[in-house]
Amino acid sequence: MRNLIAAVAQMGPIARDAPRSSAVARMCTMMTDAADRGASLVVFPELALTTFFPRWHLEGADLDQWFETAMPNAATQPLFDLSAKLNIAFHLGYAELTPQGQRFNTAIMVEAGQIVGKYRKIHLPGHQEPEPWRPFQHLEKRYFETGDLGFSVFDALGGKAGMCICNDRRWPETWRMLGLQGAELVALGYNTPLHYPPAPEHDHLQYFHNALSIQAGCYQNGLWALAAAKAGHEEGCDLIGGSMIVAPTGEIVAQALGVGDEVITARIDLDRCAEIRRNIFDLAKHREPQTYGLLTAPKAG
Ligand code: CDV
Repeated sequence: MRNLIAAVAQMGPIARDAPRSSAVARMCTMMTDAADRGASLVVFPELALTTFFPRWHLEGADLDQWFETAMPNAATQPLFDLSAKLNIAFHLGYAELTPQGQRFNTAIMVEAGQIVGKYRKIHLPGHQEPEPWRPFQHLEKRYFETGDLGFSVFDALGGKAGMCICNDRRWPETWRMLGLQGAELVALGYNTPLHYPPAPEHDHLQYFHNALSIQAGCYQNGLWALAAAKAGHEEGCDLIGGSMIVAPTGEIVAQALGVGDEVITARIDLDRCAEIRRNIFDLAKHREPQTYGLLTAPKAG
């Protein structure tokens, strides 16, 4: 199945009081649409089951309500069932609360009803303490631990797949870690506000920086990316759309046009990774890791 049709399912806003069942119903509709178009994989966004709750300061049960303690669970079982019935793999982002009480911003890849890959977000943006000056909070550093599963690559869809989540896509280390392990396809979801309170002078560049990061990651590592936004006006916060499928050449081959629920598809040939990997970015041949020590030196401060 190395030459397949892949889908990205962008989601429009999810209201704070919307039950998980409504998000799952929307995802099932888009999964069916993707399967009707011949897709073997559909990628859903980061934290796809609920509204983006890190924008509020929450404690106790008000916080716990946003986390999944098992996967699948009653709310998400319809996605697993439909994916098995339609023979389509899927990628899903959600907030995970482990039996040990750890909290992660997590993504899974599900193929033939089984979880074949799991990733916990490593580059957590935002802040730990509430900052009242902000129009909305971004408390990922308060609510989640740094992912402890590394950037792993696993077998899926006849090739090598990896995942990252939202802010991870801005970091070249993310892509290189996946590329070095031979990832041919990277699935990712994001919730990116149009307004970035600490640097509002860059608000007009949000779509550009999203595309720049993903396209560079694909080109510099010779892999495909499937990037799904949660988009639109969600609880007073505008989130960018721009969901895309990017080729190993760095070219965008499909892109969402709006900021609502929208499925995009493209044919992706995993063998095309070689176009880049056998040439300019032959990582085994042309890297000079003996000069890259600073990349893994402990961070200052
Ligand atoms: N969910 C995110 O990780 N959002 C960040 C914003 C806060 C900058 C992002 O990198 O898009």
